[in-house]
Amino acid sequence: MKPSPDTCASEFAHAMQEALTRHPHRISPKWFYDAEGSRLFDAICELPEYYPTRTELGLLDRHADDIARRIGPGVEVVEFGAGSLRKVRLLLDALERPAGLLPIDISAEHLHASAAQLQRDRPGLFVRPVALDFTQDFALPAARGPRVGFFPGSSIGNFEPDEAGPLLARMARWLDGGLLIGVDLVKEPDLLHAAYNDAQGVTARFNRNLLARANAELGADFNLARWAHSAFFHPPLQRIEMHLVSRCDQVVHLCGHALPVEEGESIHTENSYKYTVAGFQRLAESAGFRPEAVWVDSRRWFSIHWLRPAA
Ligand code: AVJ
Repeated sequence: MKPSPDTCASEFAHAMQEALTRHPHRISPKWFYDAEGSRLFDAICELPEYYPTRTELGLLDRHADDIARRIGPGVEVVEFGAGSLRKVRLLLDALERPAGLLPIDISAEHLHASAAQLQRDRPGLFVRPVALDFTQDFALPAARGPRVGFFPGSSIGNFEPDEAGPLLARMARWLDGGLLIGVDLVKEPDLLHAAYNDAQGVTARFNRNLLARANAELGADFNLARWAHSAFFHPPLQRIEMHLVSRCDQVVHLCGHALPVEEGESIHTENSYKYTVAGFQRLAESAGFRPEAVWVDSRRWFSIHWLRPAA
């Protein structure tokens, strides 16, 4: 496909070009989520090795009443990075008279499909999907009740600690009701490694889908077979890093540029920070929240925090 000048002026085109021009090569994981990337992420959530989704769903299920009591009645839920909306269903079922749900996601097609499905299943619930990038400035429609944020899945782990603080601080200002946030915990490195290196290779496909997306949307000529999936835990920084490693010297063509890449060079596609309960609470406090409750599974693999904006 020949890219139009239009697509080459897009934010994604700019991010890809910059990723391949700057050293070390790196790009925000938000670009994973085209329709296929969202589908692959949903498949990751079903993998036996990928414990976060299952563990968080278990916590929501077990503690739904306790969580709902903390949150209180009549709230409007704003979900950040809403995806399939599977988790928020458990929350909505437990909440007393929720005023509505505003699911936010960068992946418009996937968001509108899952919101339409939820609306069919819950005809009485006010559902208003908003397709946007919540890392940028945005405005939401007027609130229909105290605003409570729901930020599950440890998506906060995608942000550098020095970005996570300001993002949480912005949320503390928007969310007069509070924030319910899922945070993955530091654990045995072998368990972390397996979760990002699954036997079926779904995570590898998810990682390489970034290149397939660049080919489809920008007319780039990435040969996917020349890029190896690499994911590993970095203990000093308490994060999983994902990379695409070039298997040879090669030249990638992208929007009129010929970009050389050497064998062994990588594009750093994602960080997934892991926290301790106390470490995350310190971050939340420095961002203007008061940690009021935390739920952790018996294996201490995952945590859900209830935070109130400190007056
Ligand atoms: C959606 C960012 C929470 O970091 O675990 C899963 C994304 N990447 N497998 C994560 C992801 C590879 C996921 N988050």
